[in-house]
Amino acid sequence: MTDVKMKDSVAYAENNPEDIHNKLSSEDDNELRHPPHRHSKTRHKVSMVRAINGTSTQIYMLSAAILGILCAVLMATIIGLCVSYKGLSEKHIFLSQNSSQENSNLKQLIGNYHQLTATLMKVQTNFQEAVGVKDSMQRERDRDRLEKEHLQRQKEALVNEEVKLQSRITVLEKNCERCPVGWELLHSCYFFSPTETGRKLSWHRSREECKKSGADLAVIDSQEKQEFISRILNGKRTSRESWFTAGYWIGLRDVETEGVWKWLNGTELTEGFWMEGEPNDQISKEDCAATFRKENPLMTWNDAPCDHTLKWICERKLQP
Ligand code: 2F8
Ligand code: CA
Repeated sequence: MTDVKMKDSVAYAENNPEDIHNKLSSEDDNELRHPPHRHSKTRHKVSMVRAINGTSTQIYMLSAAILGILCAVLMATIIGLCVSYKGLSEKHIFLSQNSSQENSNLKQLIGNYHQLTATLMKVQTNFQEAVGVKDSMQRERDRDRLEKEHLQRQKEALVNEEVKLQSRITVLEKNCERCPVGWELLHSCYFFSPTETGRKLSWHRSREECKKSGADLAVIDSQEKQEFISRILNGKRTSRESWFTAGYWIGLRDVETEGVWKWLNGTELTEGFWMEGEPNDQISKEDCAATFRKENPLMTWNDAPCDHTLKWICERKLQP
């Protein structure tokens, strides 16, 4: 066979493989029945064609498989992306909704914050006002407390005074009409020489006047008597004269021994109610004592010359 013929045969075989196959099968059969001894080149070429055909088929199948796999992978990827996109989209919507909700909440919170700030300022103002009121009330309470204590002290003083007056009333009732008219009563009857006449006498002349009434110059040997006489003197009208001419002789002197003061009843002085700096026995001539109208009822005495002229106080003992 020539090359041209061979090429034609090959082309034919490529285009009509079944026909060739059939032919070859019949030829093979012939060859089996009649062992080959001719056309060996042709058979070899046909075998090659067969091999080529098989390989092409395998490549096609392999390509188709790969293509199929790629398609499947592509589809899976697309599906996955779709699912993922859907999820992301839902998440986005959810987050958007949440974000607007959060914004709304935030605005609400800011509004609440401003309200609370305003309320807090009001509360602070009210608190400061309340503190002011409390301080004012505290001061008022302190004032009331001091006032109450003052009133309490006054009340106690009045109660004491009432007790004294009550006892004096008792004594007065008991001794009613036991002193002459114009005499004052305190355990004894006391007479104060009248201011109106302006009559003044020496210590001795004063004593004589007292004796005319069955009395003697007053013995003031207790604080009670001293306070009693001071109260009566402070109730009398004041005159414009010098203080040392406005006194009243009492029954006390230190004629026997200078500085040793004795009452007319012979008892020695134990508790004196001298003015500041007295007795001073001025120019060594002051041996008789007198009492004066002074602010302090317990510091009213002065020693003066016995011939000095003053008013006087008599004392007459009550009859038992
Ligand atoms: O200053 C006290 C003094 O005052 C008078 O003298 C200025 C009295 N004199 C008479 O009462 C007469 C003093 O006795 C007295 O000490
Ligand atoms: Ca004196």
